[in-house]
Amino acid sequence: MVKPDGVRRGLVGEVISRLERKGLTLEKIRMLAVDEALARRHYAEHVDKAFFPDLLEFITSGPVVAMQWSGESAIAVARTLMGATDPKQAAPGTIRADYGLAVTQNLVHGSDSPESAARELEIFFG
Ligand code: D4T
Repeated sequence: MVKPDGVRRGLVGEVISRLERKGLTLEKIRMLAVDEALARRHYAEHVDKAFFPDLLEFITSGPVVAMQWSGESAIAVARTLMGATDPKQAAPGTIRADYGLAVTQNLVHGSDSPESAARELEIFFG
């Protein structure tokens, strides 16, 4: 997913290009607004964390672009291209390192397991 900061900054194409050039295949794409109910579902594991109010405000602040990608080791490869959650600690050359600074506004989200991918694809694509 390209988060609201990535959409606002015109980085949707950049994110797609990086994954495409790596060899992954875009299967589905949808731009949508995330409301509070959707955010609570998507971030169910984080709703009790101290940072959740800021995360909620941010993720509902503008449209996101949700995508389904396929390819060999797609989950691990996409997360490597994204970089560490905190852009300040992300490896140079990753999306978060190259374009981000703050941990909340970290540009992109990627599923971290086949189970979370299935859960999140159901949330965003039904
Ligand atoms: P997402 O889910 O956005 O791909 O991020 P990660 O999988 O890399 O990281 P995460 O689940 O630990 O965090 C989810 C989301 O919460 C924001 N966040 C995280 C934050 O605002 N403050 C924090 O201290 C942490 C740990 C960023 C990503």
